[in-house]
Amino acid sequence: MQSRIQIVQGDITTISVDAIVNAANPSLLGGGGVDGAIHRAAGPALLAACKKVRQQQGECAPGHAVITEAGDLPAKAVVHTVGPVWRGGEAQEERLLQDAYRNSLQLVTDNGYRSVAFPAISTGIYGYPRAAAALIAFNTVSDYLTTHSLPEQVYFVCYDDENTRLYQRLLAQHAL
Ligand code: AR6
Repeated sequence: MQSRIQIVQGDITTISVDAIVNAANPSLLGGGGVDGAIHRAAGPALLAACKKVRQQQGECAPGHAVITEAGDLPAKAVVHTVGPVWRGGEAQEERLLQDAYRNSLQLVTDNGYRSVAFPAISTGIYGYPRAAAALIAFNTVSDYLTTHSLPEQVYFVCYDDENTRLYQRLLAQHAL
């Protein structure tokens, strides 16, 4: 049987899945890294949708997630979640990173989507150590999938070789 978790190396904006996850900031109004790439590829409709959510709900706190349309992206929806900024490990970073994955997955389930793609949340500008973040991402998603039938498929989209190696090792261990 094929695993419900797959590792892909590349640019998350090009992936055809029901929902892609954005590593956003609390303003929800765009930024650098994967957030910038997603807004550039999605066009102005995504920013307009984010502004609307922002007006209705205010800022998005770390660990929380919201869902919008996907503008010009091949995906149907974008889940915007805010990961923790790494402050040395004693500032609830692990719990907040787990929450970011779990709350994103819950929105995917609630909207009936079958596939979702995640970037390595918090491991760029927010500075979370990559190996620790990959382990949290992998375990949180695996645990969630054991108790939910949706999404059927989760893609971890790795932008660089280091993250790709880390996730592939975790998937290999998991499959044993
Ligand atoms: N596709 C997939 N992954 C990517 C892409 C891409 N196109 N571009 C970068 N990555 P980051 P964060 C990887 O910095 O650490 C923004 O300004 C990247 O290599 O995008 O959660 C927001 O507005 C890294 O492994 O997100 C926030 O202010 C991972 O995506 C802040 O950055 C996450 O890196 C969020 O920081």
